[in-house]
Amino acid sequence: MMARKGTPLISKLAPGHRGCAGCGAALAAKLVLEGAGDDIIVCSPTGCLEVFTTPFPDNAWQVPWIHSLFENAAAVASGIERALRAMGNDHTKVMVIAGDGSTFDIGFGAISGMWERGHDVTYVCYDNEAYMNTGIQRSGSTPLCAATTTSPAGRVSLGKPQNKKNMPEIAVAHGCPYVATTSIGYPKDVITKVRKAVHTEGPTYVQVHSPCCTGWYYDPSLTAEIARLAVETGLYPLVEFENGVLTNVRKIHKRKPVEEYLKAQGRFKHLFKKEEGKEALRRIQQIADDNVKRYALE
Ligand SMILES: Cc1ncc(C[n+]2csc(CCOP(=O)(O)OP(=O)(O)O)c2C)c(N)n1
Ligand code: SF4
Repeated sequence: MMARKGTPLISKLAPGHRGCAGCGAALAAKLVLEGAGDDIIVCSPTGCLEVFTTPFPDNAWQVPWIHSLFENAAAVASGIERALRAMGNDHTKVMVIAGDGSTFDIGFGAISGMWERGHDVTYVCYDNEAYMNTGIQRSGSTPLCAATTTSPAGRVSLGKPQNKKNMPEIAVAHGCPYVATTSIGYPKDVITKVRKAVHTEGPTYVQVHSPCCTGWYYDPSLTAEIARLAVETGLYPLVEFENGVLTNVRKIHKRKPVEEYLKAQGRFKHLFKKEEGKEALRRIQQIADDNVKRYALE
């Protein structure tokens, strides 16, 4: 990949990690660290990112980094934040970088507790829309009708029967002073929003759409393009909430039909082969239309 103008020569995620070529999560972590600044401690639970950045005895993290269990990154980060403040350190920032399985499902209780207690922690979810590390199982973030190993498409099923859980609005409902969604298709947007989150006092949440070529079945060279299609169709709205109020959205200038995004990925290919797929496509288009209306994206 060509270096972007202004990209630091030394990334805080060393290039020698073992993620798949074209991994959106690796790109997300790199951009998130760029926005996070130098004085940061990161905690990551088990998941692809943790596994491919820390194959013992190697470590790709150029910032202090701690591994937690799959279910309790938020509790570990809460402890780190309180320990720092108890030691009189009120400048070092604390961040979680975790997958959607850990965030939407298994770590959910620990996150809710951290937000309720009001810890000064930025929680970043790299959203690749399934449990990738253990073999592409559906998560609470997997979109409607996506085929995964635990929501397979076949004779009796069109893939996952439910749509994504709305985690950003769940964060807003907890009173988090800053909540944002972003996408690796828009690198500057990721950096800016993470910077804003880190510099907001109190619990903040940033969700980064991070395509996974292995689990979504597309050519690794298309990661950024697929990410942008999700935004341009209205399926992944890029929004910011400050103190509970929607303060900023990325407008869509020329909206694309959801088919363009879905057709590009193997996890939705069954929708284009069956008669019942047509109704499913209509339901997915409706989700995009609802997003456009809800967040005034046009
Ligand atoms: C309590 C618990 N259940 C299951 C596992 C097995 N496990 C390890 S990583 C993982 C999937 C992680 O998914 P996600 O958080 O979405 O990150 P990704 O792998 O997609 O990067 C699972 C199920 C575990 N380590 N601990
Ligand atoms: S399986 Fe997906 S998330 Fe995991 S390293 Fe490969 S591309 Fe990245």
